[in-house]
Amino acid sequence: MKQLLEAYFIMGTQDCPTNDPLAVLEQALEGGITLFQFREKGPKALSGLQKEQFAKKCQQLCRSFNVPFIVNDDIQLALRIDADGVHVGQDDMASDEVRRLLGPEKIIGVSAHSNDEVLEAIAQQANYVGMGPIYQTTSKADADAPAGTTMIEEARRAFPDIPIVAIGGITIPRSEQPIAAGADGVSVISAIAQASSPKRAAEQLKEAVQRAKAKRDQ
Ligand code: FQP
Ligand code: MG
Repeated sequence: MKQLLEAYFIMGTQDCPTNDPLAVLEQALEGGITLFQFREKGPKALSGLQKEQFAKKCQQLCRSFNVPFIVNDDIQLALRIDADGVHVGQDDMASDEVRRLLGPEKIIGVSAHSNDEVLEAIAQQANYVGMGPIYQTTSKADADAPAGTTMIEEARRAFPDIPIVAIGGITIPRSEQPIAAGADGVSVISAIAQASSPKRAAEQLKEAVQRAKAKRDQ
């Protein structure tokens, strides 16, 4: 699981106002992203059948690159299309309920902001936690204030084995700090979706994470 979190790309059509979202995803996959989260959300997002059809196209692309396909929030969609997993936040369905619906084999991620929330996520059979926002983000309208990497340091100290991915305002040059703090990977939307070359951005992000991990663990 920890390796799957290295370069975790999150995207929906709302994140690609100018580029073709499927082309962005394909390039990100070519660049070596390790995990993908389908997050179709916000006023400009698709819904209903259009959302499901777009999800299936993204899922097929991911499958052709052997990259697991995670659905944000929408457990029913994940069940209908047999996604590889679901990501839920503190205001979404509880992860033990998600586990009951999805079964033991699927990946479940939970957003956590403190050691208490990490502990609860582990108790509720989550496979990884997403911690942030580390920096200021433009991709989430209702995001909390940027919190830096302290929560990651604290979680890593208390839970040496739990897979942690850092999220929120992370760019290529800003990916080293959360890894140094103990994260297993970083999760980005705009750093790849808004890049002039999503492929190069994905390559560089993964390289930066792997370099930071090697430096930290030497
Ligand atoms: N961490 C991650 C991940 N993915 C996310 N989508 C979130 C955190 C945020 O429910 P949530 O989850 O607080 O907000 P939203 O549903 O709007 O994304 F770890 F995967 F990087
Ligand atoms: Mg959510």
